[in-house]
Amino acid sequence: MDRAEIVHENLLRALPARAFPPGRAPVPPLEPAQAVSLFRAQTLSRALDRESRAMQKAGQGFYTIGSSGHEGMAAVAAALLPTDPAFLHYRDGAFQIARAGQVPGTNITWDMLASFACSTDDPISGGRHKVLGSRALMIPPQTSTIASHLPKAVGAAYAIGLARRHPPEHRQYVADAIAVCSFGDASANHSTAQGAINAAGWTSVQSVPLPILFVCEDNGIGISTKTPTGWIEASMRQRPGIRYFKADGLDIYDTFRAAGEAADYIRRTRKPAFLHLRTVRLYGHAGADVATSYLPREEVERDEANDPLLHSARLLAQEGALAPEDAAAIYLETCDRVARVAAEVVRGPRLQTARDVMASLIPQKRACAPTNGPAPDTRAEVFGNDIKAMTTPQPMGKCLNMALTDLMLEHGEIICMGEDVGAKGGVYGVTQRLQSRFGRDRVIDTLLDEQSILGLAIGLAGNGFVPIPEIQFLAYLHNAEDQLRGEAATLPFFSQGQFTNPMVIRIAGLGYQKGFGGHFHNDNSLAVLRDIPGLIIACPSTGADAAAMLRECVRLAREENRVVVFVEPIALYPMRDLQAPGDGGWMTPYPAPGTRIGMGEIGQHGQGTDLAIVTYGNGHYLSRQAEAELAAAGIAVRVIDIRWLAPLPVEAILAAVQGCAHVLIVDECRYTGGQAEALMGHFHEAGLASFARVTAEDSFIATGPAYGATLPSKDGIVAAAKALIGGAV
Ligand SMILES: Cc1ncc(C[n+]2csc(CCOP(=O)(O)OP(=O)(O)O)c2C)c(N)n1
Repeated sequence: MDRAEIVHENLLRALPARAFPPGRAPVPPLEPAQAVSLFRAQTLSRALDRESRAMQKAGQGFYTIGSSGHEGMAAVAAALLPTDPAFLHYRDGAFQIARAGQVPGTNITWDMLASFACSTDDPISGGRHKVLGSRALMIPPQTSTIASHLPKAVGAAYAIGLARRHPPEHRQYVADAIAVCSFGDASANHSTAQGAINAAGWTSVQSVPLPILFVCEDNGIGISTKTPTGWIEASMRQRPGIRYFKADGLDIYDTFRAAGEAADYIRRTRKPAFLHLRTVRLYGHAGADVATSYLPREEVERDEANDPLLHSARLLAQEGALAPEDAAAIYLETCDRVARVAAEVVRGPRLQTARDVMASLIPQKRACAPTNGPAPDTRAEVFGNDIKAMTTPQPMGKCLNMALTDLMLEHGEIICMGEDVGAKGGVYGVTQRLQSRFGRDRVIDTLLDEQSILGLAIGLAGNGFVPIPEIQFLAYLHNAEDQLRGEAATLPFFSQGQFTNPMVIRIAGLGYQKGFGGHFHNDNSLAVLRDIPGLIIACPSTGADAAAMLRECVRLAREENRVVVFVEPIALYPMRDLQAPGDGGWMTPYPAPGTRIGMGEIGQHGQGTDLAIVTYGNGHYLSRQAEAELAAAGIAVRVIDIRWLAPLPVEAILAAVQGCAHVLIVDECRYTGGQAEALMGHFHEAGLASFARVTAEDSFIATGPAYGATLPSKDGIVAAAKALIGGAV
């Protein structure tokens, strides 16, 4: 028999018979009326779980991970304020329902059923997923990747504190809010969870405000793998900087007490706390999972006997707040009501087309206060001697430093963060003096954890800041890539743009550093970023472009809510010369503030019609060297710098190559997964007659003399160009 039915029958039998599991007497301070309303929230959560299974059987529901056994989370919600941003575990239906009771105007039963039914009426995801979440309830939708929401919850907590000192224009959280995030006991082991908890402790011991409540819902198992007895308490009780609280999650009185104490502690001290809740898991893990196939039946039955609804009914009866017969009646009425509403909800519209689904990939623009650029007086003071350097050509690294300074002067909500970006000014000096110019609040030396850096950025963005996180080297993005792919990029999609996390992620990357590092400092693959829907990738190749493009990226984040990756070719940071030592051919003047290169605007050098070289980054630099040699051989070239790698400005590129007899793509990324793959496809579809590519080999990059052996070179470009032209003649 279906375990959900067994749990249901148990309730129907035990409630009127007062056959309750044993437990402690109710403890203060939960009041009787509030306790009854929590029981109602728990009951509704259970009824929704039952209905979600019925809907799935009828082909009207599509995903049935439930909250049964975890209904004690209703008492956690009650101990918090509805303005506290909540990043929830997937078993927290009761939390969301209890919170809805604190906010007038939400129709929680309808809303949650609409989510189960994938109806477009679902107010959070618009029918895209069964997610918990609500704008009105300050609950961002969560993807199903366990623990991936913890780094941004830490970021949100930091953002609450920072906004008290520097209120941003689009602030979302009230000043005394605390961030709450919940997760299971198995999830607590995930490196993402451990990283976030560690980051919270690391921050807290330095007396930086970090008002966050971690809630571990410990049902003792993750799908079928048990958590060692006592593990969560043993590993969490003594964490530096984080106060540990514990409660019986089956007991709403005890849970309300402990959650209240934890919340008071956090609001008073602005320090993190960890609430360890004992729960049970009913109905197995999800959907068709049959817990008795991997657990002894007695264990499953023991958990079922500890149904939190039975515990609540016992406590309410002991308190004289609600008679068990009335509890039974509430349960049955709730099940009936939910079934009636579900019958209505499933008649609602569903998403049909790709266009419907994709409508929320790109969020709406937001209104921003106009700015007049950095004020000249302050600018002169902040830049100091650097003002003089603006009158002479500079390499890219310097132009970027100036652009960051100007942008931070212009927009008080920009916050830079990363490993060594502050005191040292970055490995390559790009963020030099930013910390002394703008303070440690706005230029943050983070701990060494890329997930925490991006989580901090997401959390800050959620409270109206415009973060510019730095990933020290492209190869180290991979530690944290899911924070972009699974979290930042999906947030508008699963919330129909009701929640956004705009930011500009600066990543130092690509190859060609002579004599420094090997693969990890010269990573030449952007494939992991290219297919993330909605993500913008910019890659400048000169100092002037870098400054003008960075300004556009900040505009895209600030005004258009976009997540932008800004890839900085490390080898070009210090590049001064182009054709010969001392010619200064690769330096540019720093463009005046306000000069921008719009997204999709490509660069073109030369008007030659024999050959168009389509390239970006270091490829642009090498192609310009090759151009001179090809010109000497009588081949008239134009070099096109595509600048924007995603979305690829296909039409602009096709227009730019028009009239050229041949097109050569120069792509410093690998043959497999590089930009050239996409460009070849587009050129083929556009019917171009003669095109070819030069790419890097499918290899990692070596250290030492062979640093460039696997990469496109000037000579290789010249040879490929001649072969292409010769071959076609
Ligand atoms: C990163 C990641 N790995 C694996 C999974 C698949 N998965 C979903 S839930 C789960 C177990 C989680 O157990 P626990 O944290 O104890 O939460 P519970 O389901 O017991 O409430 C696993 C392995 C996932 N969602 N995310």
